[in-house]
Amino acid sequence: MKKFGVTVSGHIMDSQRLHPEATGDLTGLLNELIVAAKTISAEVNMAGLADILGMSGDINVQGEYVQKLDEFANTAIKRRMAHSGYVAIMASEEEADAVMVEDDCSPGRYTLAFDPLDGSSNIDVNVSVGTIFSIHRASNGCRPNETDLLQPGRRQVAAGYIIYGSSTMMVFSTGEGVHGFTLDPSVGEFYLSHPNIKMPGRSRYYSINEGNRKFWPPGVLAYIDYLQTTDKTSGRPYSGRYIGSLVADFHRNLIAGGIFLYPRDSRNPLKPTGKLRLLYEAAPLAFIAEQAGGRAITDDGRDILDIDPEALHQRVPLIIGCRHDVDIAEKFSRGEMQ
Ligand code: AHM
Ligand code: MG
Repeated sequence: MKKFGVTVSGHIMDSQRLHPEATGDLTGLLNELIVAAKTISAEVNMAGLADILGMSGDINVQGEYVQKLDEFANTAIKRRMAHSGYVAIMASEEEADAVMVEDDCSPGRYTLAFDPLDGSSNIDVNVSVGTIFSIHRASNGCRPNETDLLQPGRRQVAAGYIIYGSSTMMVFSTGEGVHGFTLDPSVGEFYLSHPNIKMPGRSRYYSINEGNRKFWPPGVLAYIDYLQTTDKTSGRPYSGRYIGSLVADFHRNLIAGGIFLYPRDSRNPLKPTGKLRLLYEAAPLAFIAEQAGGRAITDDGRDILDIDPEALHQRVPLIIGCRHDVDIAEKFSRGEMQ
């Protein structure tokens, strides 16, 4: 770890200097998120010790209420944002309704949608989990409301995630490339470790829950069969890699190359929506993928970043990864390849 390297806050300040018109609010918001990320990271790292230290029940040894980690992460982010002055309104996977931040007439200039701890069922087995975030400009109105949050991903001003893995990393974009920062826990600082991340143009890996195979749409089924068919010139068969923790699956594919698919499921024909949420899972990762040279579409070939959200917790079928791989998957989805 380069202890004299570029810190995440230094990097954000440098980017802000390139935009003399910037007010510093986005910088401030990101800095608040970074503090929340460090708090969550410390808590996640303690998770394995919880039983040993007697902290896993509702009441800990000091007689204090101990929150579940996803609730902890939700509260950590909400509290940091609530008094920051940068955020007008928030949406969280852990909250049924939009979270208002100010009730007077001076709301912050941004909206924040977040999944505080995605893949949290993996914590018990010591597998990576993550926080995903998406930032838009709020409308200039005096009273922000839910519609401020229902903006297409294309309009994000920043998006990213924090992965709590073998090390904690923050990966984000403000629309000027994707940069990754690794937390040095001995200093409590994120250092630039992965500048200007680019996804490989094509890959040899796919990530999908094969247990749902019988319920996939025909285009996805045909595409996965294609990936599993031997053809040396196009590097097939591909290898499968599925962690079941979106941030971990996506991060792997971002760095090493790959395509991730969570399609709609025929068990739920009335709601052909997939499992993952548009506002705080699919759209921010689509923004990162595109900024890194990749792509994200639905399983019927719509661009994730162009979808107009209708509801805070709307689900969407997601195909995301290296551009060439997503292009081929799109052809299968449209029936142009079989
Ligand atoms: P969660 O938001 O309840 O944690 O669920 C989302 C997670 C993603 O991290 C992951 O990609 C997906 O669920 C895995 O789902 P499945 O177990 O159906 O494969
Ligand atoms: Mg989630």
